[in-house]
Amino acid sequence: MTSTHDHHDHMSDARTQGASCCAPVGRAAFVQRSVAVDAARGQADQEDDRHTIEQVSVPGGAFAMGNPFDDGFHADGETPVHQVELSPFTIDATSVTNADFAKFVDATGYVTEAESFGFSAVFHLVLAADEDDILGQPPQTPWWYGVRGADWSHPEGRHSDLADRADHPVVHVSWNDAQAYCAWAGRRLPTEAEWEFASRGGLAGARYPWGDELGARDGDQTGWRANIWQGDFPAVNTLDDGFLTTAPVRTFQPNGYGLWQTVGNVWEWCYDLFSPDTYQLDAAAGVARNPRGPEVGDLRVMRGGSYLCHDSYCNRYRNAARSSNTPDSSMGNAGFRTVAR
Ligand SMILES: [Ca+2]
Ligand SMILES: [Ca+2]
Repeated sequence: MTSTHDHHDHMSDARTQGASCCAPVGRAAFVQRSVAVDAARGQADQEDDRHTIEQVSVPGGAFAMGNPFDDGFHADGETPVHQVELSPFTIDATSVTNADFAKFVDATGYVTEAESFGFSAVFHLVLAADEDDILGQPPQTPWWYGVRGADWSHPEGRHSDLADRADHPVVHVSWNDAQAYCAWAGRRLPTEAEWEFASRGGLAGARYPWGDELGARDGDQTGWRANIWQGDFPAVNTLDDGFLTTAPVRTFQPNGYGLWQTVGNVWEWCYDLFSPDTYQLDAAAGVARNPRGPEVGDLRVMRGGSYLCHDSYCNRYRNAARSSNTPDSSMGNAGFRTVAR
């Protein structure tokens, strides 16, 4: 870390952070700039060859969406639990990897929004940038730096690369970038309801994809089932689960449907616009069938939490947890997985 910014005064606020704890909210939190995003340019090759991630068939049906426990942030709108019916769908077993995204960029010349803006959000402990690259910190989440030169292929700044991380989830991709990938690959983002149903893996009402308890010493050899934060956020990570930032997409164990790491590792963009009122409105209207979220809004849904989530302040590595961000935002702990059209 090359910055001399003193951020420790802000760190004691960590436990009070609700809505913006795990991801910096909005690109404007760092600096306001105009953006012109190149649309993905389709190529003549076969779409079947473009997207090669293992597929999981998720049965349709009814399920109880939302949080039956009193362990979320009220402002996130995880309640009321309400009935949702979904058609069957086919979803990626893992999030889109760096290798997958590189194939898209190689084929199309696509320029991500982080590259267009010239910066992205990097967690303070992993900076690989020059001091001049540091654009600032959002006052509410000072563990994030706006870093010039940070993008999907330079996750920690210009002095980083993707060596040995081909099988890690791509990060520093905005919702708009994810949409561009989907357009090229003949895919789409999951709806929020599809994401939650898939993450539950057939365990109705469970807190996590594997059950209700976080600790599972008989699980993975580390004793953990997801890549989150252990230690004292945001200064000390004991690495008990083995990872400070991203883990390979096939780390730990898949859920009952065969999806890996829906919870933890990286946040995953969903299609829907975000509103804390979504569930209230859906519940009032009766059974929601294939819901696609509100019609208007400024934020897109993110699900599943990330390697920065910690029980003490951001308990969002749960099936029912919700978050959101502006569609042009990018950061080192958010990626996506896709659904067949
Ligand atoms: Ca971890
Ligand atoms: Ca995830």
